[in-house]
Amino acid sequence: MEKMETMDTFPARLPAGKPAGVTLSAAMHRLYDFWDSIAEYDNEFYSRFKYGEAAGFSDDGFISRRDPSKVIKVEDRYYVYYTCRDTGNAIVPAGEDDATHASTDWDLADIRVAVSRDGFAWEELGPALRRGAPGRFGNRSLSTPDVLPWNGRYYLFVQVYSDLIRYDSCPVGVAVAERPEGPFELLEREVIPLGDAGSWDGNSIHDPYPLLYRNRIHLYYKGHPLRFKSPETMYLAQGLAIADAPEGPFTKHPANPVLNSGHETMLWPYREGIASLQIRNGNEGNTVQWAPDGVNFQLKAIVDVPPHAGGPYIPDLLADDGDGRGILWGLCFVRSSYRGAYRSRLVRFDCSLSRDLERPGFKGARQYTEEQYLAFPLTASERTYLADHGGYASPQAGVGYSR
Ligand code: AAL
Repeated sequence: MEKMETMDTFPARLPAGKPAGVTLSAAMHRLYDFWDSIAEYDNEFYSRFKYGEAAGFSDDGFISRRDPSKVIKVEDRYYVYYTCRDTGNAIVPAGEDDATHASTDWDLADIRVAVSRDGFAWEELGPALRRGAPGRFGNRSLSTPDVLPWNGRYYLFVQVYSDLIRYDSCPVGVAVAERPEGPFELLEREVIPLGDAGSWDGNSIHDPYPLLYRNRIHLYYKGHPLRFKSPETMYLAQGLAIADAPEGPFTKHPANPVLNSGHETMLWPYREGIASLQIRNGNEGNTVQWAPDGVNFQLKAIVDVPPHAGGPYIPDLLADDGDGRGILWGLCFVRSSYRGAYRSRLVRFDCSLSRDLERPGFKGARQYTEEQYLAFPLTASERTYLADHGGYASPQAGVGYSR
């Protein structure tokens, strides 16, 4: 009679420690040697993400809003800062751009601020930081803000474009205000300069993301090394620069890049370290990672449909007590369109990545709606590619693999 496995025997029941005297596959070794949990449902770094409208952002016309900052709370109000392009027209190809036509969704942009009592309904307060006068630092566009309250003032770190945008090349600057609603004043100099020509962050410093950590400012950013993708070069990675004050000087970490993947990365203080969500690009895109020292990130969870350029509300943003509690919601953006022209808009995301609240419905297995599956159909040329290249017979020729 075949020995029935009972629910008490390995691997039906997984002991806390790796069992001895048992033949284990590489996958089962990894379950004990690499992962801190048995499955996604008991992984503190795993969450599904849910999305909803952030009401109050007028959705009329070509106006584009994207790349929101972290959400901060001042007294009983939430504040968020974001790129806003309001040129009244559609994006044009590079080369056709001019003083009134943008070449990218974040060209000819200012930084706007919005306020909310509940994180769902928002009121736009208008520009917090406007691009400069002709010839000034940042006169072409200011984009992709993030915010850090510091010693009673508010600091906005932004991508600064002083000329037509080409290869998305820009440094990072900082602006300061006495009040969260602004007005902010941009310092007339780079605070995170480009790396040397040809270096991993030599073309652009993107997505500045400041956190207070161990009593210093840890500013994480995306480096854009080259003006083209090539297999043998680090195309997109995340770096770290550290300073004692928001105006700098910032020192780039000698171990940069500190993340090998990601495009717009959001981070938050977690336990004694820093957690990160990097998305889209790289072998480790769409993963949550954690660095016990804020520098050496370890892969902790694989997630999907993550917030695009998420700006989380971090309740203990300024605690810096080595006991980071985690996050539950924030804003991000989605690509949208108006009359067929690309623009972006802000939406709210929710998750369950807090040590203080376990939210039902966020730790379950990954699942997708019909709309999500059908959101990426084959193009006409993709439909015929296999038939044209010795793949599956074209639909007309019936089913089957043909060489
Ligand atoms: C964003 C960010 C940076 C890029 C562009 C605007 O998602 O990665 O800000 O420059 O796209």
